[in-house]
Amino acid sequence: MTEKKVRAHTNIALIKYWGKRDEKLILPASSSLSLTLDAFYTDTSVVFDDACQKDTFYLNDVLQNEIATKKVSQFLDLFRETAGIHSPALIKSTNFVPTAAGLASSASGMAALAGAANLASGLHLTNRELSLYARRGSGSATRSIYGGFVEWQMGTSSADSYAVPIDDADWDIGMLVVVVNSRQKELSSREGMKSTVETSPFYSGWLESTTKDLSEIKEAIRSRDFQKMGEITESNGMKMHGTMLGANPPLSYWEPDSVVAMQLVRQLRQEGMPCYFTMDAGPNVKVLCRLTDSEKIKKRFADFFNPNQLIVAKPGEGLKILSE
Ligand code: 2P0
Repeated sequence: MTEKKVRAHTNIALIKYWGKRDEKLILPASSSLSLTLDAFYTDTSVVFDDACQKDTFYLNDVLQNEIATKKVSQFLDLFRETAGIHSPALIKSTNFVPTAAGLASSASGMAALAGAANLASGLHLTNRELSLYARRGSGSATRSIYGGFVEWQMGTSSADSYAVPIDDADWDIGMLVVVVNSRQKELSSREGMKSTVETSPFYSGWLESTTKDLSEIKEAIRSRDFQKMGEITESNGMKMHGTMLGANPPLSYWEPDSVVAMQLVRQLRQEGMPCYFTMDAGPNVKVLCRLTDSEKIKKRFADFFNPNQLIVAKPGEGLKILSE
C-alpha cells in the first residue's frame, strides 16, 4: 500500500481573487495571478483502506473533528466518484509554516490533498486536471499546483477554470512576509467574498479594474519590469480592500501594525528601494521585493517588528511527490 507524501506550497495573489460566480463549483468572478512561495507548504498522504471504519484525518499529528474531516471527505469524494473507489481514507497532513506565522493556508492544504488523492486513487491526472480538482477544495488552491508566477483563468465553465504557469520567477524576486497577527481570522474569506459580491456598490468597478490589472501585470512579467509589476500589485490589493470596505457590514482585515508596515514600504521606496506591499484576508502584510534586497528590507522592518514576525520567502515550486 502506498503512503507517498505530496508537497504543495502556498501562494500569494498579486492580482486578487475576491468573489465567485458559482459558489458550489468555486468558479471565480475574475481571473487572478499569484506568486508561489517556498517558505510555506503542506505535506499530505492519502491511503484508501477498507480497514478504516470511516475517513480519518490527522493534521499536524492531531486527529481532526467531524467538521474538519467532512470538508476533506467531500473533497475526496470527487476522486472516489471518478475512480469508482468506495473505501474510507486515512489522511495525514502536516503544515510547514514558521512558528506563529498564522499563514496556514487552504491553498497549500487543498493542493497537496489533490496531489495525494491523485496518487492514492491511481487516476494519473495531469497538473491541469489537478488544478481543476484543487479548485473544488478552495479557490486559491487552484494556483498552488504550479510554481513561480501562476494565472488562474476564470474560464467559461467548470471544465476550463484552471491555473496555468506564467513564469518561473527566477529573476531576483522575493517576498518579505510581515506577520502582524497570527490569530485565526474572524470572518472566513468564503463568507467575506460572498458578502462583498452581494453588497458592495464598488464590486462592478473592482471586476473591471482587476481585469485590466491582470493583462498589464502579465505584460510587466513578460518584460521583467519589476517596478510596473510592483505598482500594479500594490494598487490591485488596495482596490480589493476598498471594495471590501464598501460591503454591508463593512469588511476590514487591517490592524494598526498593518498600516505601520505599509508606511514603511512607502518610506523605503522614497529612499530608492524598490518594494511594494499587498494584503489578503487578514492583517499580515507581504512585501514584494528583489530577493537580493530582501535581507536589507527585513533589517529595516526589524525596527518595528520582532524577528519571528519577519519571514523572507523565495519563489516556490509546484506540486511534487516526495521520495519515501
Ligand atoms: C487570493 N484570497 O487571490 C485571495 C485574495 C484572499 C484574498 O483566495 O472560498 O481560501 O476557498 O475559494 O481561496 C482566499 O480565499 O477561498 C483567497 P475559497 P480562498 O488569494
